[in-house]
Order: sequence, then C-alpha cells, then structure tokens
Amino acid sequence: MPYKKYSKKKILILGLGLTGISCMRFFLKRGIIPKIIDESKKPYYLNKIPKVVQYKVGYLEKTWILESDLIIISPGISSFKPILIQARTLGIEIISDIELFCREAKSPIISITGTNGKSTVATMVKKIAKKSGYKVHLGGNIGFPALEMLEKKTDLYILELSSFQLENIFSLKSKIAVVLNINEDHLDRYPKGFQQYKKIKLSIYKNSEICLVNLKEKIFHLKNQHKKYITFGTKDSDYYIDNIEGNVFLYCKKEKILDISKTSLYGYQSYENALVSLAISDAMNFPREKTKIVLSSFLNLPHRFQIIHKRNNISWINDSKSTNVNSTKAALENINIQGTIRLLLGGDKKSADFNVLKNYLEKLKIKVYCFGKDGANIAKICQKKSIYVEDLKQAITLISKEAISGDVVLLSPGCSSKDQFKNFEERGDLFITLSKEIS
Ligand code: UMA
Ligand code: ADP
Repeated sequence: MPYKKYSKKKILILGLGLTGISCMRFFLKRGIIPKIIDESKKPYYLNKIPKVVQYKVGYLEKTWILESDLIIISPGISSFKPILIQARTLGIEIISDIELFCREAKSPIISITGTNGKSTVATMVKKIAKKSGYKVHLGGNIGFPALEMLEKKTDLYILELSSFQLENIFSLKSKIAVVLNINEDHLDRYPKGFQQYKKIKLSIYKNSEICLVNLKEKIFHLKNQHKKYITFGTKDSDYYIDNIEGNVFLYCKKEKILDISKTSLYGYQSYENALVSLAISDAMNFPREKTKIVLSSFLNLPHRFQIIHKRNNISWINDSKSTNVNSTKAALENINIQGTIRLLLGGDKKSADFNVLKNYLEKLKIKVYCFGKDGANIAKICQKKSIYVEDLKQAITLISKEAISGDVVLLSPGCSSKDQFKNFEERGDLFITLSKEIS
C-alpha cells in the first residue's frame, strides 16, 4: 500500500548525492516512485537508480519541476535558482530531506547548527548520550543522511544542520536547539548576504523546547517568553569558561565542573565545544559523571586541529576542515610559539572577505603559503608575509626547505576544498602523506 501522505503527489528529487539517494530510498520503501534531476551529466550515484525511477541529468528539466507537487531539494543546490523561485510562486512545495525526516521522527531531537564546531559538538553529545545508556543516532550534515536514521531503533536523534538544510525545514520541533556561533560563511549562496545567512541559522530555534544561546553572538532579541533559555559564552552566562592563573575550567552557574588540564581537549575551540556539550547534556539530564568522563578523554576529530606529528622540533597540524576564515582565526589563536607559523591557506573562498585576517597576519611571526583557486587573491592581503603557490604539494616542498626547529606548519585553509580535491578529507590526507614523506 503506498504511503498515504505522499501517494497522490508528483514527487521530484533534486540532486543525486547522498541526500538524493536517501530520499529516493525513503519513497521507494513506501511504495512511491519519485523522479530525479541532477545537473551534473554523470552524477556519482547514477548507477544506484533502479529502472522504475525516471531521471534527467545534465540540466534542470523545467517541465518536471513545474508539474511536480513536492520537490525535495539537496542542500548543495541553491534554493534561490530562478526556476525554483517560480515553482514556489506557483504553490509547489519545496522541502529538504530533513523536513521529510522531521515529519516522521518519533523520538526527541537535539539539533545543532553554527558556522564552526557542529560535527565536534554533535559527536561529543552522541558519545555522552551513549555512555549514559541511550540508544542514539546522529545524522544530517555530518555525512550521514538524516532519513537513514529512521530505519534504526532509537531513544534520541542528534541532527547536525547546515544553513543549506535549514533553508527548507519547516516542522522541526527540537527538544533542544543550539547555534554554536555565527560568522561569515557560504556568502556565495546568499543573495542578501550575511544577514540572510544569520536569519536562516537562527530559524533552528523556532519551535524548540529549550534554546541554548551563545551570549557572545548578541542574538537575544529572539527571546520568547514561552521558551526555556540556557546561555553560554560570556561570564554572565549559565555556562562559561574561565582561566584562573593559567588553569582553564568549565563552569556551570559559578560551579567549577571540569579542569581542562585533566582532559585531552586540545585547542580553545575544543574547550568551547566541550562547554556546549556539557550544557546540552545537563539539559537532557545525562549524568554529570558520564559527561565528564567522555569530555575528559575526547580527542579532536580527524582534520580538526590535529597534531599529525612532530619531527626535528617542527610540529605539523592538520586543520583541513577549516573551510571559513573564522576557523583559521581560531586555529591561529591557539598557537603560541617562538618560531614561525607556516600557514597553508587557500582553495575556494566562497566569496568571503579574507581582509579580516589582515590584522592577525600582520601581528604574527608567520609565513603564508597561499594555494588553489583563490590563492593568488588571498596572498594580496598580507603581501609581505605571503607567497602564492599552485597547490599543496608545491607549498609543502617549499616548506621542507624553509622550516626550522621551533616552527609549526599549519594546514588551516579557510576555504572549501572543492576546487582541487573531492572533499576536506582528501585535502587533509594529502597533507598528512606529504608531511610524513618530507619529514
Ligand atoms: N547538484 C546539482 N546542482 C547544483 C549543485 C549540486 O544538480 O547546483 C548535484 C550534484 O551534481 C550532485 C548532487 O547535487 O550529484 C550533490 O548534492 P549535494 O551537494 O547536496 O551533496 P550530498 O551528497 O547530498 O551531501 C549533502 C551535504 N552537502 C552539501 O551541503 C554541499 C553534505 O554536507 C551532507 O553530509 C550530506 O548531504 C548528508 O546530509 C557536506 C558539506 O560540505 C559535508 N556541507 C557544507 C559544509 O559543511 O560547509 C554545508
Ligand atoms: P563544522 O561541523 O561546523 O564544520 P567541525 O567540528 O567539523 O565543525 O570543525 C570545523 C573547523 O572549525 C575546524 O577547523 C575546527 O578546528 C574549527 N572549530 C571547531 N569548533 C570551533 C569553534 N567552536 N569555534 C571556532 N572554530 C571551531
């Protein structure tokens, strides 16, 4: 029996990546046959489409779009394409895979967004929930499509949400929602700029039972008396970080909860992420002891400010997941050395303004190796200290001749990897391989 909710609708899936495939499976399992469009001539998962499903590749087929009742759009596709604006005007419903998920999910949802730290916080919370005895699943932007979680038995869902996904979510009702931080990113996708990106991020709080709010972001005008608010970030917040004579602690309401020196947490951004995870875990009533055990032994995820190795007194740090200026800033703020920072910066900057790094670079003892599509342009920001090279390999060859004892080599590119790599993992893996060869 076809699933009633969608059985009378003409359903179209846009994009045949991980999201598109999960949507196709969702409908087929419920006896509904969707159509699919992908703008690439040879999408990666083309061979996964069964014969019953019609598809068009290479362009957006106008007729299929305008005759459909419901469009599920993949996050990589802009919601602001003229044909999609036209479809919306005609009353055609356009939603994300996450919206489909929310309409079906029966267990509580913790939702996490922010410019940086989403995957780290989501993973920390998942580990704490597990340690506390919950069956928990994590999906969304982290690389595991949300719809695939519906197949699994669970007490709790954790959703990592990007702004692209949030653009088309309407019925999310989180138990707890958090915007970790908001800085410029993905401006190439937002015709109205940063304010539009910010508004989309903040939409995660709509219908959330508990809103976890970063007071540093000054977004409290959102306050709504029907909701419960928990705050973090500044000293006036419920949860904050303090440094007492060189020792860093996580606090909850003036009570010292975690002594960072007794943990494996590495980098200030990890302390911030641990703080948010603590706040979420308390709000979920996970036992404090379990939270502290997990946070104490948490190691940075691969490609997030990870020390790869140290040889000849030169440290190599892989922060390939840095895909915006703010994560590069966060990485630089962690490094306090006598030697020179050798920063690998570049890729596709997604229309970001790299001038915000100018002051930082001018103050530091640093040499910047700019590579990739926007490398030459980025090198102009602090010309005296920068050099343009074509790619990562050239950069590392040069660094192998220039780096001396006491230096740190940091890959924190601040850009998308898509101009030269499949993804940030491939970029980080190449950095690791080359750095080991050279050392
Ligand atoms: N495509 C078009 N037209 C376009 C753009 C893409 O037809 O204008 C097609 C491509 O040819 C491709 C398909 O769409 O075949 C890919 O769809 P997609 O880009 O939405 O990628 P998915 O494989 O579905 O992965 C998406 C997220 N990708 C993006 O948001 C770009 C993944 O996040 C996410 O893990 C996955 O869904 C599961 O939920 C990745 C990401 O880079 C990690 N996210 C951005 C970030 O973190 O900064 C937001
Ligand atoms: P996201 O899922 O939001 O991309 P990740 O946890 O994968 O976040 O980290 C992405 C990048 O941001 C890495 O370079 C990491 O070192 C940096 N980062 C992680 N947490 C924070 C934070 N709270 N503030 C600033 N940068 C962060």
